[in-house]
Amino acid sequence: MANGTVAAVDLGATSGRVMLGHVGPDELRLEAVNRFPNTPVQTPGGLHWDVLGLYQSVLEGLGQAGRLQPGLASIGIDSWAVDYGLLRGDRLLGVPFHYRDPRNTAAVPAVHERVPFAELYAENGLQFLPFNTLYQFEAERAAGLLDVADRALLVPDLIAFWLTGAQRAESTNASTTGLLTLGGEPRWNDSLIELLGLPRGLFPELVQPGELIGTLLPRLAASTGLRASTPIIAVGSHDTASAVVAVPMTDPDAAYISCGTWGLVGVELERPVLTEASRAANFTNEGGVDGRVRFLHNVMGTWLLSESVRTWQQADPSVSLLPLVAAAEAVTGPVAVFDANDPRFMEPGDIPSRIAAWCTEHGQPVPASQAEFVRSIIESLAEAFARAVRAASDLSGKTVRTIHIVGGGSQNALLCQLTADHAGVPVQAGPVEATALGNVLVQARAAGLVSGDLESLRALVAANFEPLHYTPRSQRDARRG
Ligand code: LFR
Repeated sequence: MANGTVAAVDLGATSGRVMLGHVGPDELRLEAVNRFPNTPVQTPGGLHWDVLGLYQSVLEGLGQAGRLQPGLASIGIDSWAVDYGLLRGDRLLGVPFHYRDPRNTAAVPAVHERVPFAELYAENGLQFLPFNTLYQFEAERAAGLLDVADRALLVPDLIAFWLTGAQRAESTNASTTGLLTLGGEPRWNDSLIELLGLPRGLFPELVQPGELIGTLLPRLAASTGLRASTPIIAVGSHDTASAVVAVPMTDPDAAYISCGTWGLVGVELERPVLTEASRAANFTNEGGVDGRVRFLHNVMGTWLLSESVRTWQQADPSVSLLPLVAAAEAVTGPVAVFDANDPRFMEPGDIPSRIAAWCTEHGQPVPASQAEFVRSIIESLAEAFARAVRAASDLSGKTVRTIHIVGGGSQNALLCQLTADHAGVPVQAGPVEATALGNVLVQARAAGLVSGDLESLRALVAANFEPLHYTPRSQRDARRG
C-alpha cells in the first residue's frame, strides 16, 4: 500500500541528497536519509561528473528509504541542468562532462555560424551560456561521438532510466538544452535540431512534471526493500524548476533568487519575454512546472565562496567558510565590488587571484585578507543579485515588492541583508531545501496527497517553513530617523 511519503532525489553541483517528504493537506516535512558529496573528477580528457558514484549513493539512499518507508508513494529525481550522458542502446558511452569543462567555449562559434545567436534566442529564449547543451553537442560532434551515440539523456533522466529501464526527457530540464519549442506544450524543435545537424533519434519522448516515467525495476525493488513497481514520477527535474515551485511567494509581486552554486535570479511569468532588451540583458526563459516560465538570469552564486575556500585549503586545510563569513561581517571599511559574472570566474581554480586581477585591472583595491575577499565576494554577489532583480522587473513589467532567497545561500545572513540593502527591497529567506520540497510537492500532487495549482503548493510551504525577514537598511534608517 502506498502511503503519504515520497522520496526526493536531489543532486546538486557539490552535494546530493535523498530525502523523504511527508505530505498531507496541512503537513509538509522533510527527512534526510542520505547526504553525499558530489566531487567532479579532472582527467586529461576533461572535467567529468562521477555519475556512477552518484547513482550508487542514490541507491544507498533509496535502500535507507526502503527500511524506513517500504510503501512510499513514489520517487522523483532532480539535478543541475544541461549535462547528459550519451548512450548507444542501453550502454553509456563515456563519462558525462561537467558543464565547467572549457570544451564548450571552443564549440560556440561553429553553432553560431549555423544559427546566429539572435535566431537561437527567438527559437528557444535561452540566455547565452557556453554550456547550454546545444553547444556541448557541437563539442561531441567535433570529437566524433555523435557518429556512435543514438540517445542523449540529461542527468536526472539517466538516473531515471537506470531505475526504471524507461528512456524519457522531462520537459523543464529539456528546455535547458535549447532544443525545445517555446510557448504552448513543449515539443522538440525538429527544425532547429535539423539546422544544427543533430540526429533526431538522440531525443527521447518528452514527459511533463507529474507524469509517470516508469516503475522501479524488480531487481532494485528487491535490493532497496521498496514495494514492487514503486512509481518514478517526473518532477521539475531541473533543480531550479523544483526550487521555484517551493518559493513561498504568497504575494505575486515577488522575485526569487534560488541561491546555491549559482544564484538564479528572476520572476515567474505566464509567457516568455523575447525582446531585444531581454536578449541583450542575457535573460533566459526556462520551462517551469505547470507551463510557467522561469524568466531569470544566472549569477555566479556561492561557487565564488566555495571555490575560494578550496583554494585557501590547499595551503591551510583548516580554512573553512563559516568563520570566514563571520570575519567578513566584521569588516567595516569599503571593499572592492567586482563583476561577479565575469566569465573568468567560470572555470575551477584560484578564484581569489582572479578577483585580485579584476580589481587591479579596474582600479579597485585588492582585498588584503581572506575575510576581505569573502566580504568583497558577498558584496559583489548582493550587488549582482539586486541588479538582476531590477532587470527582471524592468524587462517583464512585473512589480517586485519582495525578494525571496531560497536554497543553501539563504542561510548566509550577510548575503541576505546586503541583497536587501542593494535592492532596497525586503528579503524573505528560506526554505533552505526548496529544491527537495518542490520535488516532493509535485510528486505529492500526482499521488493525490495534495491538490491545486502552484499557489496552493506554495501556501503549504509558507505555512510550514517560516522565512527569515531582512529589511533594507534604507527603510530601517528611515524608520529610526
Ligand atoms: C543550478 C543550475 C542552473 C543551471 C546550472 C547548470 O544548479 O541547474 O539552473 O544554469 O545549474 O546546470
